[in-house]
Amino acid sequence: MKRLKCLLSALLLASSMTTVAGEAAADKEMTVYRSPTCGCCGKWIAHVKHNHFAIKDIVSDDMQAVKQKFGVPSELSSCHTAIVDGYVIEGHVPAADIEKLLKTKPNVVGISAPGMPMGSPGMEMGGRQDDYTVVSFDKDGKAQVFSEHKAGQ
Ligand SMILES: [Cu+2]
Repeated sequence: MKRLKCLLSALLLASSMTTVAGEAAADKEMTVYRSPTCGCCGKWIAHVKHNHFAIKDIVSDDMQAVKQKFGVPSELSSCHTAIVDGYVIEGHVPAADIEKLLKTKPNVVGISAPGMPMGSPGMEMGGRQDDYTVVSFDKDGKAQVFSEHKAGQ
């Protein structure tokens, strides 16, 4: 009898765990690679989490290698590199642009906010803002404007 009770509680536990996993599946899974010392990367991760992405946070001491592996052109590189649905997200790309990418599914490797644009998500510097452009890039490293972000908007 004791054993049966034990089994029952195990089953109950398993079913409640399934529910939790089911709820988490509503958030899109994203893997983020960042260096251990990157503060703005953590802030960007908070931004995408807030916008319903479930983050797998991978700390790497060799971000150069990560970017090479995923085909990020060096002139478009930034701090962190993320992967979602097979697309590469480089740097401080706003979550809205990621949503647009996943909805429109263009034939590109990924999108990037090159450098560290001031005022982009995770790069809030008081009121200071830059205009910045999010670009897409293909497997040949060819870049195209994906979306423009004007300071103050
Ligand atoms: Cu950064």
